[in-house]
Amino acid sequence: MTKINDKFAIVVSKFNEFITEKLLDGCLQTLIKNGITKDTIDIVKVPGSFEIPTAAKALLDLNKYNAVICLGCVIRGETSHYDHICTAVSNAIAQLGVSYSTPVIFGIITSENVNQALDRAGGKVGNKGTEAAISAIEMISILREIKDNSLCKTTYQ
Ligand code: INI
Repeated sequence: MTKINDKFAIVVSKFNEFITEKLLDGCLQTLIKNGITKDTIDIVKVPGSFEIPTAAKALLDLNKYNAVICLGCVIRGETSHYDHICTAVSNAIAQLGVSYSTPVIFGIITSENVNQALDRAGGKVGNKGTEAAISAIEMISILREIKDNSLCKTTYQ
């Protein structure tokens, strides 16, 4: 379970904002539905997905967030730009979570086209922002259980 004073940071990309605003909505609604209050959520908007890890690291350095949720949308174009962004950002986000022992959640759509992105931003395949919020809540709980040595023993069976 998350605690009343758990603090969340959301880093959201303004690139493809027509998609990322839907991810942010889904994320906020899910956090609030799970009892998290608005005053414990900080939102940072960055130019594009490539800038997400830099902002996420600066937030982690403040040492006050229980989870950092990263939201963005990268859509394949005609050049290899897409591959460079996806590889750099996914690796950096994974590395931050490992380095800081804090959930850093990958809520970034990587899609071939706009329709695939819309499907994953509240369309027929769900909402990546909602999934990211649930993953953050779940990971806070798992890391807390590990630190408190109170992991449910059935986990190992
Ligand atoms: N940023 C995205 O978040 N999504 C994209 O699809 C995208 N494309 O296609 O170019 C994109 N580019 C901008 C990039 O993230 C940086 O903001 C830019 O390169 C400056 O560092």
